[in-house]
Amino acid sequence: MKGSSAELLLYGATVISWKAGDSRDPLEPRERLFLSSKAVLDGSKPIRGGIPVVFPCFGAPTHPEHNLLGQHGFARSETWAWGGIVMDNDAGVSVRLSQGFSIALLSRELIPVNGSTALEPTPKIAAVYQKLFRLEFVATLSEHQLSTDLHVKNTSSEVLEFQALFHNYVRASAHEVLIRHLQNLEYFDKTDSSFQGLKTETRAEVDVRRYTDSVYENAPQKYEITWPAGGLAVKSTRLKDVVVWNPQADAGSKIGDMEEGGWEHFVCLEPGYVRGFVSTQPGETWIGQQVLETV
Ligand code: TA6
Repeated sequence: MKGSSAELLLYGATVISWKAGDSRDPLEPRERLFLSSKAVLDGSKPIRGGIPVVFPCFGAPTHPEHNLLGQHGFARSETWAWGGIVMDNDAGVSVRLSQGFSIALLSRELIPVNGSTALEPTPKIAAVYQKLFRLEFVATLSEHQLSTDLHVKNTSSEVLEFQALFHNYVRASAHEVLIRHLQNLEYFDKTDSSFQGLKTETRAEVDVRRYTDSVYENAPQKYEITWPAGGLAVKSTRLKDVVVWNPQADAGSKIGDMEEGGWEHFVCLEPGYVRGFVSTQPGETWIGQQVLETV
């Protein structure tokens, strides 16, 4: 890689920085993710920015097995553990985080070598979630790409149902950013309390110039995010839905760990499986992946 880098915290398996060049400036790596300057990085609350991992529920819990969980589940607010080496060669490096025990809360690890991170039930998790599972998170960095994979292994003797999502805070000019390949999709508009049904996206290019919180169903898993100074291509696998979120000033100013005006500098484009639930059989492993590429 010519200077591309990423920072991955063991807390939440949260990527908090990804610097990479692009076709305009291949040798000038720039920060591609938004991290609020008021983000709390001491492990006491989920991180406002980067790529929080959402599991086993998206938003407020709706599954009977998730009744004791908070918004977006526990994966983003648990400490994962470094679990081993995956790959390190000229093409790139990849790491996997694995939950053994709660170790050092934060590890601002540049990714110098491949590694792994995963999460398994701790007493704290078991107090609110009785299912057996093993999560592994793999981040792979190459010159202009960052991919993140979430492996969910059903280690129980029962069916395991869950939702999963990568809550990407993409650094972009929120007044100019446009998102393509959402046209004609059905979506749930979380900003419209007067309508609880599904709307149909009519726009070829979706903007977030006003408060936007849209959950698109059965999406193409291939998106383009562009703004005059840059862009990002996003592809996903087994993440059939995608969320677009920007709170803008009114809602954004009420978010305690959102820096003043932060909403002007990001769009959340979040590949996930969030309408309905993934269902895995005992012993089965489900892998949801996304690939972010600078353009
Ligand atoms: O993904 C969009 C969303 O569900 C919004 O409704 C908003 O709540 C956002 O996530 C941030 O959620 P958080 O729990 O991180 O404040």
